[in-house]
Order: sequence, then structure tokens, then C-alpha cells
Amino acid sequence: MSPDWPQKILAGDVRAISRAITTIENHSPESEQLLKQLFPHTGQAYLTGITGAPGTGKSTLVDRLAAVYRQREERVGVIAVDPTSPYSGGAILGDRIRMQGHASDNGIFIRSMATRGFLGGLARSTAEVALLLDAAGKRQILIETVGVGQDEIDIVRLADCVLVILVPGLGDDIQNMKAGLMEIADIFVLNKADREGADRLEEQLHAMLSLAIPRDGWHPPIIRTVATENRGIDDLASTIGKFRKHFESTGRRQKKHIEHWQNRLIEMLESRLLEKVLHGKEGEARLRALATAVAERKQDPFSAVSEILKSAHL
Ligand SMILES: Nc1nc2c(ncn2[C@@H]2O[C@H](COP(=O)(O)OP(=O)(O)OP(=O)(O)O)[C@@H](O)[C@H]2O)c(=O)[nH]1
Ligand SMILES: [Mg+2]
Repeated sequence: MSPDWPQKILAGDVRAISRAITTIENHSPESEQLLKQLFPHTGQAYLTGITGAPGTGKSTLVDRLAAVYRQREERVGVIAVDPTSPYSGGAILGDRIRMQGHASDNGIFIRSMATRGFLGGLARSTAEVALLLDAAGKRQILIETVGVGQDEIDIVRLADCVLVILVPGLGDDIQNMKAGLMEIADIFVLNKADREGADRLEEQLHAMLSLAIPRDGWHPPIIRTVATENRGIDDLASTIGKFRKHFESTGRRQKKHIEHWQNRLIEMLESRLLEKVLHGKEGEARLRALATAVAERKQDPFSAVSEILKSAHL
């Protein structure tokens, strides 16, 4: 690690940030060293998670929200955890920012995270990239992810504010929506409100929400947007701001951060312990041998675990 790498990241150097993300994605030991040094400079960013079914307009919304934040001179980081996202070249945003006269805007950093090869580790990598962007001075971090699997739900749980995007006419009623997604929403965005069925969807959503118990005095509002026409975006940005104020004033944000770190510490501990007791090919082979012995009833699983633990240098 070159000695000025952390400094470059703190200064927002795009190439240094990109390189750091690659080391995070590869889970290289360098990334841990780096994040250790950067950690004292984090804790300033506001994380907004944007989730919803494929094609609901998440990327378009992120693009428009980012533009609102840039107009306020807030530095923005975008993480798209989605292989189909059109961000790889930052094309959409790049064009618009150039239009606003921010040629080569250094105040925005966009990165797609590859989802392949990250089974189970995706949420962790995303969390670490968010920390990195936080250290790099991005005050608004937008994380886009398709709301399908548990991994994605874990990713949005990272966020201070979760937007769940719904659109009319997907053929599926609210009733069919993933329950997990409904529970994590702080704000519902009814995008593609220019389409038929928007009123019906809003009514359904209202009916459902009227049964829900508000969390910490917050009723998730429904914001109608037409992302492609930039309609409702200011309203959405100000609702995110209201949510932030509400949660900061109730102390709920702090509580959420403590919960978040409690989970992260457990995860880190788990992976460190696993690494210690089962590291390398040797460890894998041993695990396999013990599993075979247990499956064949030659050994009980309790003594197998004890055996592994005994031989580990903890
Ligand atoms: N009519 C209409 N079309 C929209 C609106 N917002 C987005 N779209 C269109 O919907 C399509 C999908 O938009 P994206 O922003 O790529 O959606 P996404 O949710 O990021 O898609 P994935 O990342 O592939 O899941 C594009 O063709 C957009 O132009 C809207 O408010 N109204
Ligand atoms: Mg997208």
C-alpha cells in the first residue's frame, strides 16, 4: 500500500477510490488496512437505499436524485448493486451533469458492484464501499439494488433511509409483493405515475399502510414520481430530508447504527473465526472428512466441532 493512498482517498481522488473498491471486492488484506485508517474519517454520509423490482425506474430515480443533491453542492456517491444497471460508464449521469456545466464533475462517484462471485459477501462488500465513499467525502450515498434476495435486503438494511419503488401495471398487486420489502420501506415511491393504474396502486398501498403500526412515529409516506420527466423528484428529496430530521431527533438513527455495528461485528467475528479454524485447502479437506464421518454416523457432530476447535490456535 503506497503511503499516500489514504490521503488521496480522503481528498476524493477518483482513481484511488476505484482502486480501493477493487481491493474491497477482492477481499484483499490491503482493504482492511486501508479501511482501518479511513474509519476515523467516516460517519458523515447519509445512506439512502433504493430498491424495487427490475425495471421499476431505480436507476433513473437515482440519477435524478443525484442531480438534486449536486445542485445543492453536496457530494454524491452511487453504488449500483445490480449487474444490469446502466451505470458502468456513468453515462446517464455524466450526460446530465455535463449539461449543467459540471464537466468532469468530481463531486460524484458512480460504481457498479459486480454481483458474481460474491455469494454472502455482497452485503459486506457494499457496506465497505459505502464506508470508503463516506471517507472520500461523499455526503449523500445512494445504493441501488434489485429487491429480490436476502442479500439485497441486507444491503438496504445498511441504509439510513430505504426507498421502495413500486410501479403500476406490473400485474402483481401489493398483496403479492415480497413482505420483507414492505417492512423495510421508510418511503414508498410510486414511480411511472404517468401510467395507467397509478391511482389504484396508491389506494391499495394506502389501505395496506393504514393497518401498519408506525415505527417510531413515522408513517411511511407515498411519493408519486415520473422519474423520466423529473416530476416529483424535489418532493422525494425533501421527504428524505424530513425522514432524516425525524430520525435524528428521535435518536432512532443512533440506535440503528448501534444495531448495525452489532451485526457487523458478529459477522466479522464469524468470518475471522472461520478463517482461523478452517483456513486453506487443508481446513476444507478436514471439514469434508469430518462431515463425511458424521454423515456416515462414524462420529457425532458435537465431538467433530470440539475437535476442530481444539486444534485451532485461537
Ligand atoms: N413511463 C415511465 N417510464 C419510466 C419512468 N421511470 C423510468 N422509466 C423507464 O423505465 C425503464 C427502466 O428504468 P431504469 O431506471 O433502468 O429501471 P431500474 O429499476 O434501474 O432497472 P433495473 O436496474 O434493470 O432493475 C427505462 O426505460 C426508463 O426510461 C417513469 O416515471 N415513467
Ligand atoms: Mg437499474
